[in-house]
Amino acid sequence: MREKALSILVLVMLGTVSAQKVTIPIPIGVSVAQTSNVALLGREQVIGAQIAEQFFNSQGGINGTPFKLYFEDTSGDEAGAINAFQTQINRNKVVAIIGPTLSQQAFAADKIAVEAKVPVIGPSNTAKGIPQIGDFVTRVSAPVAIVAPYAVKAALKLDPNIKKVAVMYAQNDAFSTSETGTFQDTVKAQGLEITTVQKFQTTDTDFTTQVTAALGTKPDLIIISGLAADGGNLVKQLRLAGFKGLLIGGNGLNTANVFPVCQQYCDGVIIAQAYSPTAPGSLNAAFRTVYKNTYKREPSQFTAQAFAGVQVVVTALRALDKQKKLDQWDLPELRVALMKQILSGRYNTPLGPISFGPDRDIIQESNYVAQIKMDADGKNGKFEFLK
Ligand code: 1QQ
Repeated sequence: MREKALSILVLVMLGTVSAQKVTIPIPIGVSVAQTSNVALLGREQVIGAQIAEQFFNSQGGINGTPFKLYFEDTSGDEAGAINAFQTQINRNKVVAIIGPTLSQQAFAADKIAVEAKVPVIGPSNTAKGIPQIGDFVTRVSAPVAIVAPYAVKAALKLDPNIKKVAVMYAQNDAFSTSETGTFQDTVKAQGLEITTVQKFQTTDTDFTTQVTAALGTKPDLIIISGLAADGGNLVKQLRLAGFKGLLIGGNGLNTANVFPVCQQYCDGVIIAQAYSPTAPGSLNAAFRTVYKNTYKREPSQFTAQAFAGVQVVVTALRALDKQKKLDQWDLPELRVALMKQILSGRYNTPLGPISFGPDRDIIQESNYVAQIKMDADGKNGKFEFLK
């Protein structure tokens, strides 16, 4: 009798496992850095995802079925990203994950999603090799290999006399290492001289050694690949040490959240952009209006990319729902179909039209360059677009 009861129990349990239906509202995971220094970048992503959730649900969500974003903080390191991804997959039972913030985290956490066959959309992972992590990984963030060279070209346009370039990068960060490679190749291809390559850590706060070494080579231009806290401090320390030439910051400095770090010394830093607030298109206009009404300034690239990540998932889900209502799908079946659908679509996002190539990488037509302009008091500033 007891054995029979037990075997019925086992059968029931097996039944629930095999018939794991998609839950309503449709759960979509967002795992970015909400804490740690990396939250200087991640906080902008949370806002973009939240705006998208509100916007697309107010349009009826997935053809009348609402979706819900599950935020699981990755913090700034690999372990945090792995934990957050596991929670999204196993507890929240999400159909896809948008995240993590850093390429450094993506190289550790995306594998978990690949093994579980859960689609991952990198909202800001720009290092070389991200889509190659596995067949469930793509990104809405244009790679540094494509975006970064525009910053060098813009600097040369502002100052055609640039000859000597010092390069500095965070050697413990995958994105910074990838980006400096692109910067160095671009500098050489432009016929300029690299006077020194200085390394630091994203956890560093004192850059005296690197600043002294770099300025000793009398560069006309300095290019920094790091994250917001370290990069912002380095900019400040270079200016305080008397550097007067042009500065290029990489994607890790691409946020108004560096303004309190480098204050008036942020002024003039050139940063390439995968988004412009004034880009054409009705969706960008709507996104920009919602953002400006709440935050009283222009939306940033990271906010727009997170919005686009949610948009891609929602658009692909709408297409699948037309084939078979979403509550009729088994979760594993939907996750696999969703990845295929994501990759086959073309999306008119605030970033402009995007699609995905056979290598799963983003194809984005538009790119821009901006320069930081700080107010006289050094407290507030803005990104002024050069291109
Ligand atoms: C990466 C990046 C960071 C600067 C994102 C915030 O581009 O890690 O790939």
